[in-house]
Amino acid sequence: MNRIQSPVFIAGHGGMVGSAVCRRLAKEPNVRVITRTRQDLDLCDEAQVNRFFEEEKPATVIFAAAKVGGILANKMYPVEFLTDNLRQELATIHASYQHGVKRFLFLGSTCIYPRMAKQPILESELLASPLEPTNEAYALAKIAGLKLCQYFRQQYGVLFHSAMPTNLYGPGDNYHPDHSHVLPGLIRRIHEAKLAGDASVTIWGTGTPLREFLHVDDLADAILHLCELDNPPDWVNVGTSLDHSILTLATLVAKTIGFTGAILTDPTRPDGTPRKLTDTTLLRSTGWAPKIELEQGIRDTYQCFLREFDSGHLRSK
Ligand code: GFB
Repeated sequence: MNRIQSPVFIAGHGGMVGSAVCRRLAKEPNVRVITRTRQDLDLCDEAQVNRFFEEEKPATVIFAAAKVGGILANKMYPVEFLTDNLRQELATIHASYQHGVKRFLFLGSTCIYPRMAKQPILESELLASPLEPTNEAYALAKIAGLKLCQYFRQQYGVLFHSAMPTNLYGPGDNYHPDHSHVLPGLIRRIHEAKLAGDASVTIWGTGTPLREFLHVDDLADAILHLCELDNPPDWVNVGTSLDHSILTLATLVAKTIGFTGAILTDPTRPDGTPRKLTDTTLLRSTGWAPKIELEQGIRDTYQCFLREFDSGHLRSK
């Protein structure tokens, strides 16, 4: 194990994952973190990206930038989910190699795995069978980024590697009523149902799909751990290996919020992949395990939501 090499450029520092990585690295002595806002650096613009790397010369790059969204956003905007993510990845990974970056950690998602992958999902399931249609565009972009890092490592011997987190939640999440992921979607909807005194709340789909949830602060800790491994896996799952049905999750959120009405389902909305539970044997073999239990994580996240909601700083785009 070596300490993470400074300076560290966090691409996408303003997002939920990027801001969690900033919080985690702030605890590390002698680590200089470099960030740029979207206005100051358009990661889709190769010329801007190369100029940035020429000037700042980061030793480590943590790639947490992405166009992300829940099942509905992915279904509605496949062109942008494929092209925006591909353009950002290609520009940043190439510039990192050309400017001598010592370590590049690429962040993807467990939606890169086949819809019907054997559960729990091993890293070796990648490309074994067709993807989940509802997020195929995003998955293809993330698979391309993962593979490009693997090829750079294979062809040039640079330490470019990837982490594939499961569904994430925590501070700074996006609470857009249609474009968000499921957990923030449920928190906002059930909170509003409680405020309105509604007798029931309706969740999307049948409620039967199973999902695994990792707190973003656990992911940030795993990212630092991976950046300190001398010989990390080319790609590795990051998760809790525990999953729950969407209906159970909604019940947990309602209990946390104090909503006592009925929870109804809407089968006209898409369910997405039936299950995507990560096998985390490989990551645990390197000496890392998650710490934040889901119930406590949801309680903390709801408190963050209330602060963001009351202060008018709730991300909802
Ligand atoms: O997080 P999510 O939107 O996407 O979860 P995926 C979708 C599941 O939650 C479906 C149900 O079964 C939905 O029917 N659901 C219930 C809801 N109520 C809601 C709600 O209010 N909002 C949302 N969004 N879902 C994502 C990919 O797949 O997984 C991303 O789309 C990323 O690209 C992420 O890979 C990790 O979990 O199906």
